[in-house]
Amino acid sequence: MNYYLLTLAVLASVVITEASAQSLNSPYLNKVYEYVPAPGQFINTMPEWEDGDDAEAMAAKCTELLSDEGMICLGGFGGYVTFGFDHPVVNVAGEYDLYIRGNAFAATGMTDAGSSEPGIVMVSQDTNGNGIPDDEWYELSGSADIDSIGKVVYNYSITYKYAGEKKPIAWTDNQGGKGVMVRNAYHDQEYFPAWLTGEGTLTFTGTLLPRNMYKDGETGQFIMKFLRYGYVDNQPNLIGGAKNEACCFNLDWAVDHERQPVKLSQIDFVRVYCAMNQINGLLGETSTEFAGAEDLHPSAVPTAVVDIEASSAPETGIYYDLTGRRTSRNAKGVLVSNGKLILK
Ligand SMILES: [Ca+2]
Ligand SMILES: [Ca+2]
Ligand SMILES: [Ca+2]
Repeated sequence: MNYYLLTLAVLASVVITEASAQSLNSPYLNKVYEYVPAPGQFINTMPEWEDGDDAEAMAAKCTELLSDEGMICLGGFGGYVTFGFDHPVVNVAGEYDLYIRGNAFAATGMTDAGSSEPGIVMVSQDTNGNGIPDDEWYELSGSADIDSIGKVVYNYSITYKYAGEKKPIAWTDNQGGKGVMVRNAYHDQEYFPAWLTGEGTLTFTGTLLPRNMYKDGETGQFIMKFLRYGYVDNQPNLIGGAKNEACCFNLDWAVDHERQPVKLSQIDFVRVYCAMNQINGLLGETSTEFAGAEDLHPSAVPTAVVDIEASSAPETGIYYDLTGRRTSRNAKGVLVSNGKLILK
């Protein structure tokens, strides 16, 4: 087959596959792999912990809640959830790839502040092919990396210590800080994740965003300023009934642990963690809420047809068919590996 015919054949299969993939791939997250919240006033209630629930049971409860338009709470700094879809999420050039919901809202008469509890998004590829999120993670760099230079703390680490049932939970961080996750009169349950008390302590490491809360001089209300883009539970999910761009994420924003940009053609896992350590008076701690995620183009194919020329590009050893499903390297036909189309 000459190159022209080959291109036509590939083009045809891409078109056909996109049509069939549309009905196969769900745009919504289909599985929570891990739910590891930091302590907080909504922990053990969103979702509810019941006697005997272990980490696996709690993750299953999250999956169930989120598939029914429910919401989970991540607690204070570092608390996280890890989830995935029934297919890899493709990085479509020039477009947002993910939409993630929280419960942020604007204060009456304001458009740039209200309730904002920013969570950072991380993404990962299943490079070892075992179907679980134990591979390298990349952070999606948000607007604070540009707007708050010098105020963001990278490689921040915090440890919360369990001191017994319903006791105040002390924390220390790697910046010389310490404090207590205070209990309040509104929430009487245990604030430390009940299924993790046996661990004694919980340590989280990540990027700490500068505090965004101020007290309004006139009303005495606690107001949290919105960040521009790139965070979960930071701005309202919708604006005028349409998806708020500030709740959309582009895989092009991925950076490695040295904050260097990385090119990801697609990802298999997503993590959201609470990125502030802040107490808002009577409102309690800033704790990111997570209310589900959507792949903005579930039928996308991981590369452009022209990339067939580059079939000599390094192969990753991980192969997908054109619907984005994992397949074996011995499969025949047009496969995708490392963002390139390969004819086998
Ligand atoms: Ca993109
Ligand atoms: Ca919130
Ligand atoms: Ca893996």
